[in-house]
Amino acid sequence: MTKKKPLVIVTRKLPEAIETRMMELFDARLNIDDVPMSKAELIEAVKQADVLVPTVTDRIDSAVLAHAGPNLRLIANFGTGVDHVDLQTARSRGITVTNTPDVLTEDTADMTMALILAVSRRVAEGERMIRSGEWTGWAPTSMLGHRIWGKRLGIVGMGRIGRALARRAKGFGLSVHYHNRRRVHPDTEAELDATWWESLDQMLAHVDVVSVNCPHTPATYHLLSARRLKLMQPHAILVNTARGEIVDEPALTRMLADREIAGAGLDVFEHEPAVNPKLLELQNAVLLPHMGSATIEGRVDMGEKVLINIKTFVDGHTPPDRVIEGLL
Ligand code: 8YV
Repeated sequence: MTKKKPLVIVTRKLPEAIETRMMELFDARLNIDDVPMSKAELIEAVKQADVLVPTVTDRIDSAVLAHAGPNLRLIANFGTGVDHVDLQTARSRGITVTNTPDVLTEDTADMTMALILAVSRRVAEGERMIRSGEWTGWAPTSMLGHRIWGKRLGIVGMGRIGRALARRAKGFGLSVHYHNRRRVHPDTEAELDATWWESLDQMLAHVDVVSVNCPHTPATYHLLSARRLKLMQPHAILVNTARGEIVDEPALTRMLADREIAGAGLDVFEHEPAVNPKLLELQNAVLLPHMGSATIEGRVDMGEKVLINIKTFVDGHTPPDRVIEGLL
């Protein structure tokens, strides 16, 4: 007798190769139209599924999980950040949560570097100038930005992405500074030529570029508060490719408008997909639609991780990317 395949509900459209494999391995319910699920649809999904595959656009909070059916044993998130899943409630209901670390590290670090360059060298502004027909030709003092070579980069969160950024930054001649809950291994510090700051406040006051690379957890919500943003030097810039909630967005917007901070590169926002309308008016902000990990290769790799996590779990083993709350 063949064993019944588990019902896997996938909330968004995934790369085709992943969806095909998902159908072969499991009783997969896909979202071909890619319309984000409403709360009611998510509730219906957790009632029925053996496995749920959400993404960052699904809020799997305690109200949704309260409806989880007895079959729901695994939430196999498509993505590394799991701040949209109520991990505590999942744990209390005996639901395992997995994510997709490692495979988006290099892409996200590339995008962070791209934003550092775009803000410092006014790349987006220059592009807008050409397209608007306002460019009248080269001039010695036109479109001057700032050199990044020789400047100080302060990385907030020295995990995988922070370290991948540090490697790139070294190549661009930036000196690497970091703040992390735990100091990294001395060998890693030596390899990255990185200076550890126990005090985030002190680091913020001493660097030229701040990059946010830590996960969003209750402890990092508004870590870059209005008070901390004020510690930054007026010529400094801030880049965020992690989560919008880590930065006090209204305070940042005000400070950018008043030039208390020189510029910002944001790939993430506090209330995605909504973007503070005042940010849209600012020339010194480069804004991207949460595309740090958006490469074809990355998305396929993420999907493969999801497949492996589900398969390992339904075969009765501990999935490789089980999320352990305290380690976030
Ligand atoms: C993903 C991300 O695209 O993995 C993450 O944590 O922020 C993004 O790069 C998204 O979360 C997929 O769910």
